[in-house]
Amino acid sequence: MTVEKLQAEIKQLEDQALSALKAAADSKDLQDVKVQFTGKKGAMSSYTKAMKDLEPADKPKLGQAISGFNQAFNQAFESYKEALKEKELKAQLERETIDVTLPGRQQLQGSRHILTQVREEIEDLFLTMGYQVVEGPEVELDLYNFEKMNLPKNHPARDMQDTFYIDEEVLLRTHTSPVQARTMEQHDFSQGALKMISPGKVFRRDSDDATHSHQFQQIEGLVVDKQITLADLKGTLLLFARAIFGQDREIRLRPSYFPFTEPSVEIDVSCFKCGGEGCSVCKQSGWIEILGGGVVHPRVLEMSGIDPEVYSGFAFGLGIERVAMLKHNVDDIRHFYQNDLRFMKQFKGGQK
Ligand code: FA5
Repeated sequence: MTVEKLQAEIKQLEDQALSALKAAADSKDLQDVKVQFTGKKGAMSSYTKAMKDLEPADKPKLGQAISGFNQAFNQAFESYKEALKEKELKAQLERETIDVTLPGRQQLQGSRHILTQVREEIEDLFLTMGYQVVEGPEVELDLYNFEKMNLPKNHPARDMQDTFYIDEEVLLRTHTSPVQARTMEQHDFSQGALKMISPGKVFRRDSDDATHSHQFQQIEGLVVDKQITLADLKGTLLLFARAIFGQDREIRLRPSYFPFTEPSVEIDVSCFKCGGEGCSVCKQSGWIEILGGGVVHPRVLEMSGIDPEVYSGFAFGLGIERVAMLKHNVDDIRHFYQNDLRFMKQFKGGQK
């Protein structure tokens, strides 16, 4: 083939290449055009190879044609490359524009469980009255759960609280009363009276139903000082009932039995639904039982190293679930544990 023919072909190829570069829609197309014309197996490669078959005098002519092509191609390639890059950046910026007027995504915010809210409400009330909050172990010794509460082995009243035993001496506490003994043992009366509450989980082999659970929460209350009487218990619990259930509430004490208190009482609050006239909440009686209490048995004081001739005390124990059920009109204790969000959301708020 003559060098003139080769030169003409290269010129033609240059026109094709320049219009292919111009037509490239994006950087990738542009790169493909480069490979197609100037790559190792591209359209121009055969002309470089044709060099060796030419007469020496023709070689520079072909060389000039090839470098002419390369120069025109590279110049066009670089300018389109810049233009496309700018175009693509602009498109990307448009795509990623943030619409600041769009409403934000809602963050789900947790809230405290209703039982926690009720527990803290009761704790706060007693804290303002100068009580300390004390916690005790859930896995407890028989010694504290029963014996120091005046319930020796084989005492028939042990059956009142059917127990999960771990071994003969260790059990899951059936009430928060063992914290009484643990606190009395430690208390130094030269620092003043003992006034404490103790909230926490307790466990019993009760069958679960609408008002019973095998695991529930209690709050224990204990005051020990000189000349503490049942009247102090009554005054304290009246204040408690009014703070939690409403200022127009009354309470009444009924005789009861607990091995660790003497006398023992069951405390009722006047029905906050009907005001005492009788309704379905109070089972037509006008009163609702809320807790048990009494004057600390002298044997209990003695077993914790306190002289019952000098000191006396009152104690009480309430079920947090039962208080929460009454306060918030919940008809089944199991709702508290099923974590149904429709139930839980009714008690939102109470953020601390
Ligand atoms: C006691 O546990 C005593 N330790 C309370 C006490 C303390 C009396 C100090 C005197 C002095 P009782 O078994 O009645 O008492 O339980 C107290 C409260 O726990 C009950 O009034 C009730 O509100 C709640 N309760 C009892 N059993 C269950 C249960 N299975 N599920 C949910 N709540 C319960």
